[in-house]
Amino acid sequence: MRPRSEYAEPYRIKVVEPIRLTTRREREEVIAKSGYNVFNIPSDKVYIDLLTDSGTSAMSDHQWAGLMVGDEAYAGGKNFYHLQETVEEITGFKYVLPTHQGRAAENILTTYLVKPDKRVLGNMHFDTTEGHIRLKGGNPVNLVIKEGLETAARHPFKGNIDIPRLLDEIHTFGAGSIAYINITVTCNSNGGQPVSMGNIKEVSRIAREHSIPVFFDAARFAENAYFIREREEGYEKKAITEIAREMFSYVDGFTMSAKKDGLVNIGGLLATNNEDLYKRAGEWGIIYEGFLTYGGLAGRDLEAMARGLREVLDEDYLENRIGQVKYLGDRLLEQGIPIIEPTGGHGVYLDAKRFFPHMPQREFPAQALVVELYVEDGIRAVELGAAAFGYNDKDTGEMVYPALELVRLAIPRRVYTDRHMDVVVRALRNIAGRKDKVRGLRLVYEAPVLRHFTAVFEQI
Ligand code: P70
Repeated sequence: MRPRSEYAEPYRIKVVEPIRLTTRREREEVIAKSGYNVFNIPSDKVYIDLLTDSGTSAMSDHQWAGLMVGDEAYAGGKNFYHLQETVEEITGFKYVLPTHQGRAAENILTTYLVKPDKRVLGNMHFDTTEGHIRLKGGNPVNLVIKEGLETAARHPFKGNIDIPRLLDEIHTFGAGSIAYINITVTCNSNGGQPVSMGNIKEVSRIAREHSIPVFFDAARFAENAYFIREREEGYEKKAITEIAREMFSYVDGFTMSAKKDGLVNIGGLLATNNEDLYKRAGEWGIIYEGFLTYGGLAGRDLEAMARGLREVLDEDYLENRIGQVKYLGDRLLEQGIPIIEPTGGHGVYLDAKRFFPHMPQREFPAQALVVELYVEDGIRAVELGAAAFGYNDKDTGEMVYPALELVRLAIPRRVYTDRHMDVVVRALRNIAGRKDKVRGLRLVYEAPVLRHFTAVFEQI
């Protein structure tokens, strides 16, 4: 393979969107007015937006051209059939239900599979999945390997499920208590870390032995496939498409937020070969999302998704994409900035506990770092720590803190250049230079679920 350092992006830029750096004064006012929550900042006050890689990709000329052949028929539009064929070819699943986003597919799948008090095992469930499982009365259980929670452990597949713990769950609670197993590829919650083919295969083998269904949260399936080729023995020479197809062969279906590896700005999918699931899911889909062949999307959106799903498997694209994430990670490591190592698929995750060793977790160190990044250079990142995952224990009323206190710099696909990444490195170096002066935060408003989106903070 060609090393990335010798070549540039496998595309040229045809359309540009101006962005503007505000003054520090302006940013201080904006962040205070936003309740120290970057979800409340108008995006034209952001210079480099690394809030998410979801729905923020640049579409290709081929995808934009696809919008013009959108068939907006209510039923049986041609773009649906194109999407269905594409999904079947890539994944092997013939029943395809489009949804407006990934979480809508999760809602439908959990409605089908999760009954009160049942457990849903996974490596690390994403927060919307966890929310849907809880809303149906189920218990989400995270079984990622222990290296997955150690930010400096350089394990190649930190998204893997811990097999002894999986067996232990089955033996302790019984297979009948388990609604399904959900493998998130790549694992967003601990750094966009991949899951190995060996692990997927083993989990699937155990699950089949106990008649437990296995599904993927496939939001970043192509990035996972790329890591398998890079890091797993026996896959070096395989095509990415072949690897992806093998991954899907071990599961019963998947939910997907197409806003990531679908390379579209909106959309999701549920796919399976289970006819009963498809029929029941279709009923709920019709109520929540719309008719089976559009699922809350326009025909043109389905076309863009079908084209995006193919483009994302392009080997040059993936090499450049994952290469840019690594570029940012390597520059930060050179500056001694603590990050999750090795870097994952869709962004660089800063370890706020190590960045601000003086700040207790109850003062939201990761959120404090998010605030500093915005004030320093107009960079918008997202907190994945005490604000996003902390919760009050039902019985004791005590705050339960997550193991990891992270700031995610998610990199949109095909959007920013390495020069933008250099600005991020400089900003973090400047913040590190004055870290003892950075103030923690106090939470003054929180919603009952997914509180970080609307939380309001004060500086201590
Ligand atoms: C992200 C966004 C969404 C997501 C995901 C996985 C593995 C399902 C979904 C839901 C959410 C987000 C987080 C912080 C800031 C902005 C947005 N992930 N599974 O960026 O999919 O959003 O389409 O309903 O990562 O990681 P959807």
